[in-house]
Amino acid sequence: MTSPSIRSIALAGLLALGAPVAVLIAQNAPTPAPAVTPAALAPEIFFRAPANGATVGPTFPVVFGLRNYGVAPAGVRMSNTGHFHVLIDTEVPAAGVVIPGDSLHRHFGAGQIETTLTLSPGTHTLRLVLGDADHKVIGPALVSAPIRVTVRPR
Ligand SMILES: [Cu+2]
Repeated sequence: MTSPSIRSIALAGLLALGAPVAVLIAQNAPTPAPAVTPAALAPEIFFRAPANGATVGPTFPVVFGLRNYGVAPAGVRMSNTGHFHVLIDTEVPAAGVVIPGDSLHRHFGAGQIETTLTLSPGTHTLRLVLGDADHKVIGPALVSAPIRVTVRPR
């Protein structure tokens, strides 16, 4: 910590150099917590890959994306965390409903953040859904926008 006398000397020197006083005051004031808008901290779930509208081979990589939320394996009860599900050509259950486990609802309960899917040729709609420790849909904010992919024939 700089002593007041040294700081005064430094201030006088900076003033002599034409430094703005307001900047010096701001630098010496306690730093308030940054004003963060709620939107900046809103959770967001999305596909990193494939891109919406992509044409892919029968077996293709899928990479999950998540911001302002955490990933934890199924069964782990920690606030603001969940695990990924890929929903294929099916609607998303309502918030609080357990996501079924079948070929249309793939669970990644080990906390995986990517996978490889093999789908039939044609166009498919994929959604990412974050589920809680009990595989329940957490809420609309943790359901991705749908993407459509076209799977080439073998
Ligand atoms: Cu699950």
